[in-house]
Amino acid sequence: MASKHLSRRRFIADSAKTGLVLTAAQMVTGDLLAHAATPFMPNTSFDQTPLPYAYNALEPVIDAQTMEIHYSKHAATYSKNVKEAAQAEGVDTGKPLEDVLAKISKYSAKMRNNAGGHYNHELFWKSMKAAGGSDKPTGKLAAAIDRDFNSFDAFKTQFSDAGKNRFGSGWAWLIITPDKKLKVISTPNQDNPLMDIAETKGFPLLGLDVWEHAYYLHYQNRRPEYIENWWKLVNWDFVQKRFEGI
Ligand code: MN3
Repeated sequence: MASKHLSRRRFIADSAKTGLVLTAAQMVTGDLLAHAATPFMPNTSFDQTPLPYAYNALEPVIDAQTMEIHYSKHAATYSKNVKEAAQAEGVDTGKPLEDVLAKISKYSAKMRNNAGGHYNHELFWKSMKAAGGSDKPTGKLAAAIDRDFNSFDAFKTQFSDAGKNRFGSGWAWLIITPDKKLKVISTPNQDNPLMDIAETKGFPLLGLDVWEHAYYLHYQNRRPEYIENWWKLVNWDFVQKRFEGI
């Protein structure tokens, strides 16, 4: 694979010469994640992308009303507000959102909350699927999970615990750190591991929203039950491609 690696480096060097912007992931994690945006993994825009399935597609795990409010109210507001903040703070919304995340400490709390909120939800929708497909990763991602967590079940437990133990609102994440390790972390509010203020930085492969708005209508206070059922929705094909694309 040396030639592939070299050609990728060459592509990046050429891209830099021609003025293409490197992604935030490159800045955060260096060579491991050195890639230009690809058709599969484009940079994130400030606008909401369409939900990749119907509001009722994730039932019975996530009910249609929760999905509709979550996507069309909560997430839509993060997108609206991050564009407002960008305008107020002189950020070009034609540039990747990842660039803002990588320098989030330089901006307002409104930017931090809404840039994170928008990015996190754009990833969240794509990392779930209606039904069918594999209920666990295969290939290189499966091998990396075994290497860094001992087993898929051990990874699941660690990730679920990160979500259950997040006090108040926030996210559980599977990330790749700069030293090329898979790691489970949790962030408060709408922070994420691409932010320069993140305690543990890395590239997010999979994120789980544990804000009450994500589950309260159906599960009320039963966050652990929501998390346990949510595993049925994970789009491992998407997560694997995200892992293999870097
Ligand atoms: Mn949410």
